[in-house]
Amino acid sequence: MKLHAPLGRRILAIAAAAAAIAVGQAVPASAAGPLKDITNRYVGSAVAAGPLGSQADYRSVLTREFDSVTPENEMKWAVVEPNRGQFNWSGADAIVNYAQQNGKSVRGHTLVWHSQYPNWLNNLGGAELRNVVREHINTEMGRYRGKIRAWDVVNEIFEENGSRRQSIFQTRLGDGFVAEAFRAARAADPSAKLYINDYNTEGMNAKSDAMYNLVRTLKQQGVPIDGVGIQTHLATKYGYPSGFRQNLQRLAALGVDIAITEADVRIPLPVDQNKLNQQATMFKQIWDDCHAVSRCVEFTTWGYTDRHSWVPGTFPGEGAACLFDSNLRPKPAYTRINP
Ligand code: 9MR
Repeated sequence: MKLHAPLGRRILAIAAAAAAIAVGQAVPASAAGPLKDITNRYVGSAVAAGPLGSQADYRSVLTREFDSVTPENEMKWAVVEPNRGQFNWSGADAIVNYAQQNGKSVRGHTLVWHSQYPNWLNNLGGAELRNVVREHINTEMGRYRGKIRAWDVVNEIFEENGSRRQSIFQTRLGDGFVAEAFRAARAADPSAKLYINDYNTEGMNAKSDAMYNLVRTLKQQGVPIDGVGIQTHLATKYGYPSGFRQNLQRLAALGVDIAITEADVRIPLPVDQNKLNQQATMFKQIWDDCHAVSRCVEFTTWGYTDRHSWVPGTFPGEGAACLFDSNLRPKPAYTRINP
């Protein structure tokens, strides 16, 4: 676990910033020190192997500010096993190696998901698919055993109304595929914390009720689940989800950890000061709600810079959803959290 030593580190950081100015080096984004040093939660970002390998500035701000990384796409099934039995670990290896060399924690993402799985799975019947899923969990978790702090074992299994999404895993394996995945995951790497992860489960609503009920049932059944990932893809136009903190509290009361796994707050383009301030308020609310719940152990954003973000490609007319702008300068959202 992270140690909690913000005050001493702040004083050191202020001294370091003053020294940096004196010798003309790059100044940290905050005089208080990097984000990772002002909290005892893990502070993470999704990362892409491409820029991590090719852009020194992207890598250096990431290294300075964060102590956890989540591969944005590199560990997804379609990427690691595009054809049956043919593996590609290059991106995942690069990120895990970066983490090991730089003392970063890794969040593995993600093992069983209805999206970005390889086409060849579609040809498999239930019995074979069940074996293949177990094998996939074994192979991928086994490869990185001991190097991944937490895994998103199953991802996005609910519809907005709280019913199960009719993925191939659901329709061919039945409701029990979730418990089976967690049991396989525990066996594959007993040192990893095992999470279920989803979006639009921030506030109190039908989908987060379904998540709560499922986790309660899994715990009652002794299924090895350690945590719930709350993705937290927000938009200023929808405002802050009501009951966010209450939802985190009820999940924590089930005896699981909580992670904010994919936070971003998109705004309608073009950006202006008012919109950036609204965004800052919402990011700070996420930060505060996580810190209000002792079992909320991680605050991870889905990319840290507007230079690399999934948002503009998915929501035309919206963007600028990250803590840093595309020139890696901290935005008001960053300084609201870390003044
Ligand atoms: O950011 C990811 C993007 O590059 C991919 O094209 C996309 C494919 O579906 O997945 C994005 O990441 C998603 C994450 O894996 C799961 N939660 C939602 C994220 C944003 O779509």
